[in-house]
Amino acid sequence: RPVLIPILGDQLSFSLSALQDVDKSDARLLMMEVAQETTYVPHHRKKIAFILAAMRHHAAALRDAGWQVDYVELDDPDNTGSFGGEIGRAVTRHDPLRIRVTEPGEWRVLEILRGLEAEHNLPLDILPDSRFLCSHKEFASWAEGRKQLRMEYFYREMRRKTGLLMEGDEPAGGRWNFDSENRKPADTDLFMPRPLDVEPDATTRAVLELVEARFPDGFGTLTPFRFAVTTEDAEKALERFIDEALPRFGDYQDAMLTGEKYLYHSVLSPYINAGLLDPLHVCRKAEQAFLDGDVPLNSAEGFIRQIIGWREYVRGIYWLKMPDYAGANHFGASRPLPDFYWSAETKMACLREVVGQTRDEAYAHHIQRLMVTGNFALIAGIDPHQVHEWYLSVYADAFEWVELPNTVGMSQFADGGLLASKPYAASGNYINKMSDHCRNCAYDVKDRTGENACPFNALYWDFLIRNREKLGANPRLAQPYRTWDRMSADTRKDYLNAAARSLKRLEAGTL
Ligand code: FAD
Ligand code: DLZ
Ligand code: SF4
Repeated sequence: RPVLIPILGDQLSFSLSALQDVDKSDARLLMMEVAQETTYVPHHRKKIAFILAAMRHHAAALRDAGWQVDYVELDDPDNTGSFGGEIGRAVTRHDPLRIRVTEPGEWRVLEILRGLEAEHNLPLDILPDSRFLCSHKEFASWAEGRKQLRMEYFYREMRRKTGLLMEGDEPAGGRWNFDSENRKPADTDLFMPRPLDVEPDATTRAVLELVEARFPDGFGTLTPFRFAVTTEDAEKALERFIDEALPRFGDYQDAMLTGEKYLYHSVLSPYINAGLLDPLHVCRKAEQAFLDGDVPLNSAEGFIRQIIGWREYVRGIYWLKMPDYAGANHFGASRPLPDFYWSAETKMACLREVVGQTRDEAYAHHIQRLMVTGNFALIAGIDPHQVHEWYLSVYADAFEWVELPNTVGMSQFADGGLLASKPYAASGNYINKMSDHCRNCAYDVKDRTGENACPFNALYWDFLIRNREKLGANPRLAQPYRTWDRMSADTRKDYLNAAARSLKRLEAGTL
């Protein structure tokens, strides 16, 4: 009797723990395209196509390597439409001795898998996901006893653990973090690198047809489809990024430019999260480029920090705090998500640009997610759970373990400051400084409270004031609260009236 090894859609790695120390002839691998996973949130059609195409290519690569793989396609007439149902059918087919699986990336899926043991009366081995640097136990013991969890300290541990950018016990360049050098706005006339586009092959084209047929009215532009769906092509995308964009990644990390969807970002998150690229390998490549003198330290350090720092840190928080974390709503925000998060139909140029690009590419870079769509939802008081479901739906890299802490914690401060030391709330001035969007906007970023004022300006103050009880003691907000208190009563009234006007327009769908 064989061992049954389910491989999930974001476990597309040969190094997967479930595949180690197993005799190929004793193992049956099971990969499942299931309706439940394609619909638990209304995923972007490019995201569905990316995952299914990468799964099909990975199944072929596993077979080439000598594994026996059962692959269930979405339109297989016998497909039951769920992980539980498909694993059940495989148990009937193969009568396995046990089920062996690498832990999934989502609490929801872990619950499904845990239920199988009793259902089939079979031993179930859930193995740690060794593609991450920091185990759950290690993160929990780092977090224990700390009043505040701060990424920066966790990151230093990961630098020491990996030896990345270390000179003995000291960080390369004498500092752990070079972010203070990384806040330059980008220029329109700079030559911009582009991430690698991969032409869909026959397998990917079949998936694109399937997704078009199954989700004709789903969110997001399906073609042109440019993602790599194999490790080989993802490696080429990595090389292109290191050669062309990484040297300026640091300088322009926080910049935004109309029509420049990628700037100097890597666009590697879908590949890393699905398992096509190993995160530590990606970091070693970036480090090597620095050691070879091809990339400055602020860029290499900034990039590596995102992966061994932020990426590992948010995963640690997710598993430490789930399942309650998903329901966090510190400010009790309750407005519904505006329709323009799907349609891009708004007079606000910054939101129009980011949502339009999201719809077309299933991609936006970090500062677009944090300071445009995230910032607006925060200061307008949108229900964080609806915001979370939107982010989980629309990005090709979105899996709950990484999306939820970024949305609920970093962007919406709905966890009350567990993850971030202050809310990422900003007025139009920030967006104007870091982008060129305000030049193309119907609203006036310099106008604070007039009819045509940028909505971010008054909503920023309105957010701080309506949540003063919860935020007033935060030392990082002392300065803005002092500024507010120094304003005249009339100015304050004007701000609150302007915010109320914007929220009315939001409700009427005219903002
Ligand atoms: P780059 O800027 O090139 O960064 C390099 C790599 O660092 C990324 O590929 C990614 O693996 C990692 N990284 C960077 N920032 C973060 C971060 N904050 N958390 C975790 N990893 C990070 N990232 C996801 O992978 N999936 C998500 O669903 C997701 N949802 C987000 C939601 C919100 C509200 C916010 C503010 C951020 C979210 N992020 C998410 C983090 C970040 O925005 C993306 O990882 C990044 O934009 C991916 O693009 P890139 O590969 O070009 O990144
Ligand atoms: C996101 C996704 C989608 C759209 N489709 C599938 C699928 O058909 N089969 C599959 O194995 N995984 C899919 N995924 C990823 C899962 O929803 C989930 O995010 C991961 O299994 C992590 O737990
Ligand atoms: Fe966005 Fe305000 Fe600038 Fe318009 S003026 S692009 S709404 S920040």
